[in-house]
Amino acid sequence: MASQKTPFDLNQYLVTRTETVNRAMDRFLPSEKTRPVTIHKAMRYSIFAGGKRMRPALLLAAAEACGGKPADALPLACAVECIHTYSLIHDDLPAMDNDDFRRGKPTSHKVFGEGIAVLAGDALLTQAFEIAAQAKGWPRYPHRELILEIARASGSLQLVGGQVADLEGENKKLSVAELRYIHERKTSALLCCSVRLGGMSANCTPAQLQALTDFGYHVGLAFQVIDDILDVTQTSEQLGKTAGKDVAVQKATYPSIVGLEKSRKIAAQLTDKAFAALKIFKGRAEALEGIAQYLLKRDK
Ligand code: GRG
Repeated sequence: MASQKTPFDLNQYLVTRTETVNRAMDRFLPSEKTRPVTIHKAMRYSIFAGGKRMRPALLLAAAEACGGKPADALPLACAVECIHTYSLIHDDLPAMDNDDFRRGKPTSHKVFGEGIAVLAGDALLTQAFEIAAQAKGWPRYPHRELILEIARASGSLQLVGGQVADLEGENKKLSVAELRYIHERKTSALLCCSVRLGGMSANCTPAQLQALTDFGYHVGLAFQVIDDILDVTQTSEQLGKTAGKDVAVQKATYPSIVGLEKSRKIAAQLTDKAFAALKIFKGRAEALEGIAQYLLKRDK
C-alpha cells in the first residue's frame, strides 16, 4: 500500500511548540527564588501569563522549513519572546497605553507597581541578549549577525521607533502610508526578525533568508491589520486585553481609515503575498503556511 502523508495538524504543532518554548524559557530565566525575588517574579509573571507564542512558533517553523533542528533554534525563540513581552509590559504602562489587562491578567504595573514593571521590561530586554548569546552560532550567521539582527529589530529604527510614531500619531489623522510606517516598525519588524532568526539557526542560504524576509514582512503587516480589526470586533474577555482602545484614544487604524471590509481584504492580500514568498521551500514550509493562515483567521 502506498504510504500516505499525514495531514499537517497546526493545532498540535502550536501546542507542542508552545510546551517546548515554555520549558526552555523556564530554564533560561532566573528562578522566582533568585534575589532580588521581586524582579524575577515580575519577569516570570508576564512571560508565563499565557501569550500566543506566535513569534517563537514562527521562528521554529522557519528553522524547520530550512531543514534545521528546533533544539538549535530554541534560544533564539526564547530571546524574541523576551523582547516581545518586554514591549508589552512597557506598552501597558500609564505613561504609554495605560492598560489594566494583558493576556487575560492584570498588567505588570497593576500587580508589581510601575517601578518594578519598568525594570521587569528592562530586565527581559537584557535577558533576550543573554539568551541569544547562548545560541550555537552558524557558519553563515555567527553570533555577531544574530545579535545585530535582534538589536536592529528592537531599537529606535524599528520596534521602539514604531512605538514613538504610534504615540505621536495619537489624535491625528494619518494617511495609510503613515499608518503602514508605524505597523512595519511596531509589529512587522519583530515578526520578520523571528522568521529570519529561524532561518539563520538552520544556516539558511541567502535566497532562503530573502524568502523568509518577504514572508515575515507581509505576515507581520497582516498581523497588525488583524489586530486593528479585532480591537473593534471582539470583546475584552475574548482578547484578554482592553478592547475598543484604539477608538477610545482616537488612534488611526486600518478600520478607522479604510473601513472593516477593506481592512479584511488588505489582511488577506498581505497573507497571499506572504504565501507567495514560500514557493522556494517546495512544500517544506507547511508550518509557516499554517501559522500565516491561522493568524489571518484568528479571533484573539
Ligand atoms: C522603550 C519604554 C519603551 C517602550 C517600548 C516597543 C514598545 C514599547 C512597544 C511595542 C509596541 C507594541 C505593543 C506593538 C504591538 C504589537 C502587537 C500586535 C502585540 C500583540 O502581540 P500578540 O497578539 O500578543 O502576539 P500575545 O500576548 O499573544 O503574545
